[in-house]
Amino acid sequence: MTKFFYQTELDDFKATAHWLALRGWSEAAGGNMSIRLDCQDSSLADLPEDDHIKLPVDVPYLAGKAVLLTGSGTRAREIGVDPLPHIGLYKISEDGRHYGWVAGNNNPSMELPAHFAIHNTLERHRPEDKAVLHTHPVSLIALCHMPEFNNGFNNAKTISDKILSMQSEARLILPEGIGFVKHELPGSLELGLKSALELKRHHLVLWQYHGLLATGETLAGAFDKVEVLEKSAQIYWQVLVAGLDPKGIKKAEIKHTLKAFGRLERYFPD
Ligand code: 2HA
Ligand code: ZN
Repeated sequence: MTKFFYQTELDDFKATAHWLALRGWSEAAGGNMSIRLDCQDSSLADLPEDDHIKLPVDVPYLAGKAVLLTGSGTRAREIGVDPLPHIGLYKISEDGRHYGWVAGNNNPSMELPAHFAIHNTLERHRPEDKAVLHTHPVSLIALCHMPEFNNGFNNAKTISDKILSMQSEARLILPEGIGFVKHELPGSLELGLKSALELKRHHLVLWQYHGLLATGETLAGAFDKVEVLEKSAQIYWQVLVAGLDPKGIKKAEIKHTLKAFGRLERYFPD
């Protein structure tokens, strides 16, 4: 079998899965993760033609690259103990239209095409982000049931402006806010393609009634952003449950903070 030894990436999967399980965000086999590799590894020589599987979408920016992806039905609480049996290594063919299994777990997450479509967009628009994390954070999913955030009109902006005004540093971490995709079939390519569009500009995309998609240079970096947004949503709910109106920090104050830290140009308020 081909060598399968990406220790840095495996450690990233392990630590992130551990924390996802601990936070209760990836219940049962919920959620999935992937890391894109640059693939200069000679052990990843071209796949035999017979092993090629056609992708439902072309991924030209991934041609010749490889992706580590969690397997179908794998549990965060188990990946967090021993990642190796749960992670598969896949290579994308030189024509960017096929992929093949190389090593490790060979029963990939149903979101493989979605992850590949997202990595294709990242490689093109934000190549520094190599990690993709999908999970089910409680307070953020609960927001999708609030009429205030579910009016069908620019939910991304309404949620970004309200939730990221709950805590002084949240908008600093996510000046461009978050993206939003209306409810789609879980695991569908449609969901992946719509998310990929949002990820050209955002690091986080909220999937209505489902969960969150996050990107980062590492899985730990993607997890950081999930933590920041989920904490802001928790503050929102806590104020609301106390019977108060979570009005949030005023827009002028948000702008002042972003300006002080040189991040105002990543903020698009209107
Ligand atoms: O079961 O979370 O969205 C994995 C998922 C699919
Ligand atoms: Zn999910």
